[in-house]
Amino acid sequence: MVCGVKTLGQFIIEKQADFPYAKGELSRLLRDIGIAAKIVNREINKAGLVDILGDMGTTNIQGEEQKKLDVYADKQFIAALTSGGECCIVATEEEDEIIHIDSPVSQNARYIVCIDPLDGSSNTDVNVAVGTIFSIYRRKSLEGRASLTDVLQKGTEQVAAGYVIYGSSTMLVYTTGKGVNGFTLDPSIGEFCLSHPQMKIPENGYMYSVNEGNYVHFPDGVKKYIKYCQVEDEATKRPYTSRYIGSMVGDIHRNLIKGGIYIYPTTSRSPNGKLRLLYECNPMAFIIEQAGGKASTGFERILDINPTELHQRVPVFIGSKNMVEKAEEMMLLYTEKS
Ligand code: P6P
Repeated sequence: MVCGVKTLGQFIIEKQADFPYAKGELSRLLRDIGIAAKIVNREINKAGLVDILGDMGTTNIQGEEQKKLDVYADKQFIAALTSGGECCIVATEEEDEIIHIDSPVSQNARYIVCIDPLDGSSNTDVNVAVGTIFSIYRRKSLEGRASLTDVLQKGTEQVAAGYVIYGSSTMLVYTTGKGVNGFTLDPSIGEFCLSHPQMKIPENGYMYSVNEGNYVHFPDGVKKYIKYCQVEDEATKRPYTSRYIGSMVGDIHRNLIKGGIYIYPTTSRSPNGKLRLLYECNPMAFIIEQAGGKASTGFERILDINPTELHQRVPVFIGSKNMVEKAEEMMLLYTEKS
């Protein structure tokens, strides 16, 4: 215990017993991610003072402009995972193809990491919370070089998932399937310290997060649900509050603590939704389900989807159990399943 609190490193080692077969590899992998998060946090916190804001002048496979911080974060996490030696493949939003980690220390690496190094990065120029989202799988292939097949696993196969939110404070929130725990970075000692043990999302919430600028392009079921949120009804504390900050990590983190629902449905510009299954929806779904919430496409559980492509997008309804179920009810009643 450092100054009376439990650090991330101590917690990980303490929980290692949850994995009878693990010999510390997953613990070391989570440590590596924590180290990279601290390095990225340092750059974000002084962004504006150094030439790290703004655009790279390049685009990623998503066709999205890459921010300097996007590329910086991507390189930091890849470097940490490479030197840590526990990861054999990194699948990142910022790279078209999977990255094979072929360093001498990674010869026997068993883990796959899918990562969005800096989600919501368009917010960095305007000082709004951004985040890193990660998902960890064990490779399925037993010999030879791991491949894309090892990456395209259902969300139910995740061994761990988490996010870092670079906000008014910097937090790392993760699960290994035994509940959700949150750690706040104490800059005075450079350690993530346990601040939110066994996080649970309220079954009911009174906030909804969706980009209503796309309203005219939403499926009818989403339009009906938004109208449901806006109707005056004292018994169910409606109208709900609309909160959408343009950063999935920021919106979902708030909803995890206070209750709420985040929705990114299909739109005309995003016929499959905008958020990526492997490194945004699956890890967030694992975390929210472990905290007692729900995550679906409006029709099916996110974690049950069989991935077919690396940067596959899916619609996402995620948050408080009763709110997601109400939205699913509206989708079933009013929207044809595509
Ligand atoms: P829109 C950020 O680019 C992101 O992936 C999520 O973090 C965020 O919730 C969403 O896209 C914002 O998208 O289309 O509403 O600007």
